Amino acid sequence: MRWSSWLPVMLFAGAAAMAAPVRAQAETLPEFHLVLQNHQFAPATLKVPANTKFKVLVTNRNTTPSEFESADFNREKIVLPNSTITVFVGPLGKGTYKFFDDFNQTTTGELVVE
Ligand SMILES: [Cu+2]
Repeated sequence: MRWSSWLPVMLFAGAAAMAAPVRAQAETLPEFHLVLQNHQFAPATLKVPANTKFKVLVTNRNTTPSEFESADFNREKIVLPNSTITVFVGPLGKGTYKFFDDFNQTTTGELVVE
């Protein structure tokens, strides 16, 4: 390969090296837990810190699949029965952000970011 052909490879390697600390940091993000049970979120209101990236672990204890979804913070992920998903959220500004189960839309909750 000519030098010019290697350049994108080197840029990619550099980007991957820079991404490594970010990946390590992701493991230490604050985490918050939500449980889907009897087609309700518990808790239905989750307080989370503003301007911080965090994880929400959603466990489905119903016998049917759910889809954890939010238009307010733009996430959508299926949660099978008896399983837990991890959703990375934020950083968000202060406010209230609604979420719901897209497979059972009367099941709702909110993040209160403060
Ligand atoms: Cu959906």
